[in-house]
Amino acid sequence: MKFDVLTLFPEMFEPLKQSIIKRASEKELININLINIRDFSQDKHNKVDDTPYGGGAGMLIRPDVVDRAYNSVKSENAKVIYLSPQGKKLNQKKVKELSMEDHLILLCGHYEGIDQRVIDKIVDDEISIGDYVLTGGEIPAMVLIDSVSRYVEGVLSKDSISEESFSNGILEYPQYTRPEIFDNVRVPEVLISGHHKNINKWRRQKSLENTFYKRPELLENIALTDEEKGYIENLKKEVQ
Ligand code: 4G0
Repeated sequence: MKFDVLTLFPEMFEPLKQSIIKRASEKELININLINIRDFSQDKHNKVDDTPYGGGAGMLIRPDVVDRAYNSVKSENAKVIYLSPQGKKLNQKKVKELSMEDHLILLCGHYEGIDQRVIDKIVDDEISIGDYVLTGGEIPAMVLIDSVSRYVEGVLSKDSISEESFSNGILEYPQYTRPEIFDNVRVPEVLISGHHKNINKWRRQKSLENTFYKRPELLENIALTDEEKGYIENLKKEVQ
């Protein structure tokens, strides 16, 4: 997976040079290429922005500069994503779909904004990471790169993907490690029993319980056995 990031602030992407994303880059499972839009200014002062036609506060990034930055990385099969609070909300399904792509070009806007003509010309998909406004699209671009990279073959073990929150549509069960007693609280007995059938059943119940209390709307969209439905009905009675 290749990520090309068009940004005025390439230095903001240092966090991606850590941990799992660093290893994925070293193994060439992903390739993160940072393009400074300013490098495509043809102005003697490297200017990239100008005042909006029709008046108003702030500055806008010029379309010609963004277009030259885009032309330096574009490919036949690339998908261009504009990170914006006006985009469709990112979720795990969308993340999985994006991980099937070969080449993503991420366009980061700033408080100033970008001339609409180049957005209309080059952008395929407008994506938001949530309903709030940030000073720039860089953090959303990092969120997208991190979440998508996890699904790229070889970045995570198959086990960590299949066991995580949302992969089965509900939340995770709680986990425990040593010490067996912490602050007078014991690790749940069943986990020490070595009885794997009981452990799986307990974990499934805890997942359902967690989901019932924290994200009950998720339970509407998943198939449950009659036994699991009964378990949920009991939780409802306890709540009343
Ligand atoms: C484009 C994304 C980019 C338009 C970007 C702001 C939040 C998100 C930006 C604007 C961003 C998000 C219209 C304010 C840069 N903030 N939620 N800021 N407008 O994904």
